[in-house]
Amino acid sequence: MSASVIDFIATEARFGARNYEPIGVVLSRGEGVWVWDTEGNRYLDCLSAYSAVSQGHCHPKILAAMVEQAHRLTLTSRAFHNDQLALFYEEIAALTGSHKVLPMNSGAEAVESAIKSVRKWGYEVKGVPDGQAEIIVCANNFHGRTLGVVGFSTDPETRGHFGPFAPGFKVIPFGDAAALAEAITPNTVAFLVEPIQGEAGVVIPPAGYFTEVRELCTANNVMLVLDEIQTGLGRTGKLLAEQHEGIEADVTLLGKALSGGFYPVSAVLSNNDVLGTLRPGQHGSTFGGNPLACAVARAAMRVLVEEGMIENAARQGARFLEGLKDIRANTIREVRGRGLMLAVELHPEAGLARRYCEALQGKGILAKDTHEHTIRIAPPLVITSDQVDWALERFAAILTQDFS
Ligand code: IF1
Repeated sequence: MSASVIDFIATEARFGARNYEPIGVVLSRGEGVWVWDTEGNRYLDCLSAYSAVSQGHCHPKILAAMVEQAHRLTLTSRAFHNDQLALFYEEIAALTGSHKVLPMNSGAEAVESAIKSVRKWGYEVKGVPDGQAEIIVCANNFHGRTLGVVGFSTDPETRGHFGPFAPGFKVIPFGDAAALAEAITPNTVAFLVEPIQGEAGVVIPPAGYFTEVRELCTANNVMLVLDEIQTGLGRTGKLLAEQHEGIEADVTLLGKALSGGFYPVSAVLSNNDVLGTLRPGQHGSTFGGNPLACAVARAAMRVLVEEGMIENAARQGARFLEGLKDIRANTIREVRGRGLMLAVELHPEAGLARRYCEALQGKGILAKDTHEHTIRIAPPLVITSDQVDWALERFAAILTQDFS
């Protein structure tokens, strides 16, 4: 490593809160599926900033929209109208079939906003006694880092020593519809769940699970809130992961790729009167719905559709999954994925996934471990067949080695 690389890392460590432990690479440029470090080494990005850079790094059309809007108007606050918000609403509603939109910034804020909205809906529409609303969530969930959200995390690392937490959440196993049926009470206002659990290691529920979940929620007047912040916008090979089971959530959360990685933009979408319960002064955000965010999100949604990225995610995801399954290596316990949301789970004896990610870095691939034994693979949705094959060669070379 050159002196300058060591300096960046050491300076971060000296001044920064140490709430991350990054792989030892300092990136300075990105284009499409590729990123470059400060020394000019090129890597295939198999993380895409946790699926936020689905449209590829520095997509020229999103960049142009951002620069153009930044020259005109960046922030008005919601105290005034701006000429981008209505167009953003219209386009995201047309894309997703939603009726109401609440614009926020980070994913966690969208989750918090959904929690507030479904509680309010519970009291004002469903008739739950004040202060009694219950929300059901799943074990091993990941919905962000705010206090409200980590309070119902089941990961000791995520929630440990951050309490006390807000009450009103009930945890059930993921993928178990019978557990949901049992957990619902007259005070249940919502079931909040990821279509595929990301942080848990790309956990895909059994086929038919969400059909049953949908039926249970409908039968009990419980709002089905799908956190599609990671799975949404083409990542799994469909616009929304709910489409794999042909269901529709009552509330859908989007973030990450909603801006193509240029800017934090999230949204709560609802197809009923959940968001209708919010009245002036009851919720908001200085930056939510600002013209720069709206212009960026509009371009990010447009290129996703116009450039066939969703179909490409389905096609290349299938190719990547097949290729990973074809790798004969004793280190691999299971390969799973849907679209370009993939994971290789290693046998515990194979050593830490982190070591494999570091070895992949040496071969020009950046991927991220999760939960000690799983390598997460989520390249930008613009990846080509040749690039998938290029990556597979390198995965095969590393996974057939032993880093225990
Ligand atoms: C970190 C994981 C990914 C999310 C879902 C809401 C949010 C996220 C389904 C919050 C965020 C991130 C954040 C990042 C790690 C990461 C992650 F490893 F934890 F699981 F993507 F895979 N819902 N996911 O996945 O969105 O507020 O961050 O915009 O370090 O916290 P945010």
